[in-house]
Amino acid sequence: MSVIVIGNRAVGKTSMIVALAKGTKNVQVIQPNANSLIERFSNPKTGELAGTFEVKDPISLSLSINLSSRKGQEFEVRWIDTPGEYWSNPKTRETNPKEWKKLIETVRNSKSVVLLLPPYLYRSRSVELKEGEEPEELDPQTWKTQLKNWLAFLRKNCPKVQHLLITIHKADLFSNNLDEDEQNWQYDPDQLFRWSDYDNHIRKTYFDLAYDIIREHNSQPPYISPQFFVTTIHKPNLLELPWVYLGSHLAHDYNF
Ligand SMILES: Nc1nc2c(ncn2[C@@H]2O[C@H](COP(=O)(O)OP(=O)(O)OP(=O)(O)O)[C@@H](O)[C@H]2O)c(=O)[nH]1
Ligand SMILES: [Mg+2]
Repeated sequence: MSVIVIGNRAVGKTSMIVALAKGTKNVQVIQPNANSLIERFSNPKTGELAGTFEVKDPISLSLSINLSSRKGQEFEVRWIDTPGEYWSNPKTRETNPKEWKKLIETVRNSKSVVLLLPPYLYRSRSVELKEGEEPEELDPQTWKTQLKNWLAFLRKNCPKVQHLLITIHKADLFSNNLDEDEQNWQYDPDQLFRWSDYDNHIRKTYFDLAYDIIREHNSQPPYISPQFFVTTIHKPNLLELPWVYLGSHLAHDYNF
């Protein structure tokens, strides 16, 4: 399966895969190992995670996911990390038209898309964020407009998408308290996980302000209704849910 990850600059796309590679309760990256991924994405001079500026080739990952149908179900995943600069800054598209075309082509052919959004109300600023790295804090209205634009973009450019996952990432910075969600929504392969209840809960708690936009989106072709998440690299139980969700559906779709 191929999974493409999109979202504005510094929203946390690359960090998400690096954090996942460290392993969670139900998702293990078998190959490549976490250290080699970290090295690959880091600035060799500072050792810190570097921003992604080029349209890169997909990374092949071997994942093992505990599903209720089978523990340790293995998947080969082509992970496509994208440079946020192209999404955040339209000028980049004009100065690198070939790269932009390549990116759009990849999006068009993707069946699984993960869109990362920033939180719209911060609890506090993270010490991890460096000067100039984070766009201005989003007020709810601007956040809504961005979501609306993303959904219009996806409707236009993702005719083949079967799984659209939208997550508010860096949710540890969000004004809501996540501890309860982390407690209540742990995936346990031995118990039934009600994805639609989880989706309803996340929608109501975090996406309610965009209710009208989401409803309008769902009523328009090609009718790709998203599954909603909140994630943060600091809470592995929440971070793994999009991958367990994809695993459960893809195992079913492709009849593993
Ligand atoms: N507080 C917090 N910070 C995070 C989280 N995920 C990523 N970050 C920080 O956000 C910054 C940007 O992360 P990246 O993974 O480089 O973001 P990106 O979306 O890949 O950015 P581009 O490659 O420029 O498009 C880094 O300083 C990360 O440490 C998170 O869940 N919580
Ligand atoms: Mg990146």
